[in-house]
Amino acid sequence: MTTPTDPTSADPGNFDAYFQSREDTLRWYREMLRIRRFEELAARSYTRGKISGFLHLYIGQEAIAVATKEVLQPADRVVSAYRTHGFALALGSDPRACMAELYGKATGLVAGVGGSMHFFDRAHQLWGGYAIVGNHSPVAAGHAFASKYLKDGGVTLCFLGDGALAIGPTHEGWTLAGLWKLPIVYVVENNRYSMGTPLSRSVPVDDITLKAPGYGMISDRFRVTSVAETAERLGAIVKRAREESKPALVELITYRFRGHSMSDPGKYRGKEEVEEWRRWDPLERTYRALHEHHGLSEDELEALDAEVVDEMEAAVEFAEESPVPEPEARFRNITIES
Ligand SMILES: Cc1ncc(C[n+]2csc(CCOP(=O)(O)OP(=O)(O)O)c2C)c(N)n1
Ligand SMILES: [Mg+2]
Repeated sequence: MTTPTDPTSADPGNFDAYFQSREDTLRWYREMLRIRRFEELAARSYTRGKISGFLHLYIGQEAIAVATKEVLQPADRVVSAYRTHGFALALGSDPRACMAELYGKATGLVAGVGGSMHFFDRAHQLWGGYAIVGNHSPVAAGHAFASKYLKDGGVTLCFLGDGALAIGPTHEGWTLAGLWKLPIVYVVENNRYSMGTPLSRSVPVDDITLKAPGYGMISDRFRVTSVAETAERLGAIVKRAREESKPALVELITYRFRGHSMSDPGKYRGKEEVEEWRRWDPLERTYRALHEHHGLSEDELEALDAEVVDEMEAAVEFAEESPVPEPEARFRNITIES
């Protein structure tokens, strides 16, 4: 199972080795669907005025979070940018607490004071949610340094967007990672745009991994078309980071089907472009693999979908019924009292 996926010649309807296991394919489909349905309901609540602030949806990129869960070991840490809901759900956070956080409710993942961009769930290995583009790169290097210093065997996986590549702190974090040979994997989720700016206007080269040797990092680069392939290749590089304390850079070529945030209608890209990427949507491909290759009927798949929707609707209900935080809550957890 090591054939690289060639994004230009491969057929999206070819259900290759990465969809062979019925059990795994079904499990991964469910996990991706949980994220997609959560995001759709969050969007609905946002347009109804129930959620304020920013809301960046992970629709199209779900396979990355699900694959991440597959490769993690207990001491590992995940640090991400602000497109975080999918990571929380895939890593095991309670969808009710996630939705309540979007609603700014006291029962939220961080007690309703963080919102969409500041998810944090230490028990499930999620060490934030960062709103400031690129600033989490050195923070993540600090996490990896802690693991190396404490010898806990953990690897830090730091996810960043393509828009973070030209910003100072990214360079600082990567430099520390290389200098100190940290057990860290920087994963660029290259969804081709930073807000409305295409990659070609923010990075001078198309292949982002060309940067890796300059920071003493090993690298890999591929298009995300299934959970299995993403987990296999990400897993291989995480293993090297863990066993050889080697920092790494992985470029994942992916796509978001919605606008940058809820206030972006995405007019800077044509319908045809979006349609072409839809053919490669890992969720859609996994649906087809289950239906066409593993023989699950449309009714069975619809029943599974209904179960997932029920779970996420319950999360919305929970968020709506939860109380708002007391005013003092905004001062908690800012400093540690001695
Ligand atoms: C330092 C900084 N500058 C600008 C912004 C405003 N901003 C928010 S998201 C974003 C684009 C980031 O795009 P990318 O890193 O590709 O992530 P994606 O949204 O595609 O997941 C910008 C410029 C910010 N949050 N932080
Ligand atoms: Mg981007």
